[in-house]
Amino acid sequence: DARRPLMAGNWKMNLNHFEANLLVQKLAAGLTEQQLTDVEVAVLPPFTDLRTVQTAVDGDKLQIEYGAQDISQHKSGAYTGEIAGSMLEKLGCTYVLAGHSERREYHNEDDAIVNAKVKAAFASNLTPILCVGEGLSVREANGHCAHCASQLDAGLAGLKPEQVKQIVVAYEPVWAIGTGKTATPEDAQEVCGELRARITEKYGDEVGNAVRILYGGSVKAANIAAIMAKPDVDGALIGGASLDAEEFASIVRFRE
Ligand code: G2H
Repeated sequence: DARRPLMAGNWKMNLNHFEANLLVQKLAAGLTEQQLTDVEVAVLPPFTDLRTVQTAVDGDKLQIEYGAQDISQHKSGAYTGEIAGSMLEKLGCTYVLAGHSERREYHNEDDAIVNAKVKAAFASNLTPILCVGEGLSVREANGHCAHCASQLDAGLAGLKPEQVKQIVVAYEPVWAIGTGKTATPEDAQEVCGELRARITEKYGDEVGNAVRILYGGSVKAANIAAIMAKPDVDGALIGGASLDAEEFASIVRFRE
């Protein structure tokens, strides 16, 4: 298939700019140009590390993409503490997360805000990574596919098909984060397959075949190969394991 795998490291609220520089250097040192061509690698550091990551990547012409973990839905102005898409664009960002479960849970981001952030990303030439995922009660009631489809529909509302084609979707089952319960590769495939079918149904085959769908939730070197073997999983959104350069590099080398 033509979809290039994407491994995106979500650093969350970890690493100062000195540590960020070190991690990017170590990561690049652990991967060959061929490995970085076969698999796209991206890091999503805290805002305060972005300039450092840009300098490291540009200075050594590293084949590593980067982006932010959040974006303001507004263009500019009196929004204390917020970061605009134009600022991220100026820093050379490629990606931005929208609707990560931690943003939805701790910062009350609802589907309408997530959709506004997806649109703000496109307005600044950034590729949104739209995150969807169900909590434990929804999973236990067998409502996971419907729940994720509804988050997907809301997140994509108002987009043109050519925008949907570019987007990255990430399925992160919230019940598999910090609960000791792990999603199986089959769980990942079930929802990723449903999400692709939904996109295909609404936007056509070309868009459905092009969209990359990632799995996220306790991904590590030991479980990545089985997850990547699933037909509708095109990569991973990696939290904890992306903070360790060697572990993250092994995830990128999942085929070896
Ligand atoms: C889920 C994931 C990446 P982790 O939040 O966004 O984190 O890999 O640490 O479970």
